[in-house]
Amino acid sequence: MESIFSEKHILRNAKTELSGGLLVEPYERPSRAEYIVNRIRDTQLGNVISPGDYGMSPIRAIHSADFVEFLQTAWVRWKEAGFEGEAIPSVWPAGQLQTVRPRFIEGQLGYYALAGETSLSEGTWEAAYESAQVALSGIDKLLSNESRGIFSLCRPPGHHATANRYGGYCFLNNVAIAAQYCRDNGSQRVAILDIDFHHGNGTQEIFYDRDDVLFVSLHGDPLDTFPFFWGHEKEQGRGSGTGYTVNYPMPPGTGFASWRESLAKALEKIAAFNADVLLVSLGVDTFENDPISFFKLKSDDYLVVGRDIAELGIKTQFVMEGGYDVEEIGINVVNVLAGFDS
Ligand code: Q9C
Ligand code: ZN
Repeated sequence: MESIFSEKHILRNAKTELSGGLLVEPYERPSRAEYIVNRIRDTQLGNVISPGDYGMSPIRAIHSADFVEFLQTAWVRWKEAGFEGEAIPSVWPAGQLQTVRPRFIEGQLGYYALAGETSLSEGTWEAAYESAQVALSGIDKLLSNESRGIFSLCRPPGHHATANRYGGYCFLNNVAIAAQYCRDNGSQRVAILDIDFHHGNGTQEIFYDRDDVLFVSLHGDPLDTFPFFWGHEKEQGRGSGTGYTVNYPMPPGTGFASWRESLAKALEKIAAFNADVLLVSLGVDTFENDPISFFKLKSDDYLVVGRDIAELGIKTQFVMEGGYDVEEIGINVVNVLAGFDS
């Protein structure tokens, strides 16, 4: 399988994450992508290709103009305001029905953030833009050639970002941008399978009212883990989108046998939808040693995950999301991709 990768991911290199009341080195760090690309090369999975530039219009097809402008300018405006650390929100319009957007950057952070752990830092916008281009280049290549599968090694990740909010280490929703690109380039039905440990709240919200993009997610029960306010089984879509969002929350300690039962149900939904193309939000934070998650998948299990997905027989793009056991991340990701190819 071919991979799309950009060295510019390193522009996202925040110094701080708010975790357990401390400012720590972010879990979502540049070495994640380096371990993955090194493993791709070591195992000779396939060519590693640089992305093209698809510009702003596919980003604007998903994200609101004011949110994009906020991301583009936030770091400079935070510095101009004289703050010394990285940009972290501290106040939210919680529970308000209508909110006037504040003028000052400190208020705008709370207006556009869905969580407080993720610092905005120098280069964040540039890396997020490039990550979206990695997703777009991958889907463009998949739609226009004969290959069955492609891997977009996106960093930073995207599935928590909504049309107008960032958080959970995500800024632009790469998989949603790629899914919309499919719809705008001839695909009638697009399925998204989200197997990151965390619920893909951003992707769900973006397509919640639609019946042309199926969203199916396997994740830690939001009663117990981030993003906490999305991902319950009863969330199934709205209006004509009813039935086109499907959630499989699972409890702490879930191992591969029961996780795979949910995967089988998810794959049945996708097969019944008769999708033209499948996009997989690929997180490997389901790994047993992941530092922030509570599933118990082992490295060899990821080979089976790739094989199970390949059985659908649908053209598939894998889009990188989470996974924070940095030493093992390359092995686990490439196992999924190699399992798909096998
Ligand atoms: N103290 C993705 O996997 N909560 N995002 C972290 C650590 C946020 C995960 C808690 C987790 C976000 C793309
Ligand atoms: Zn995750």
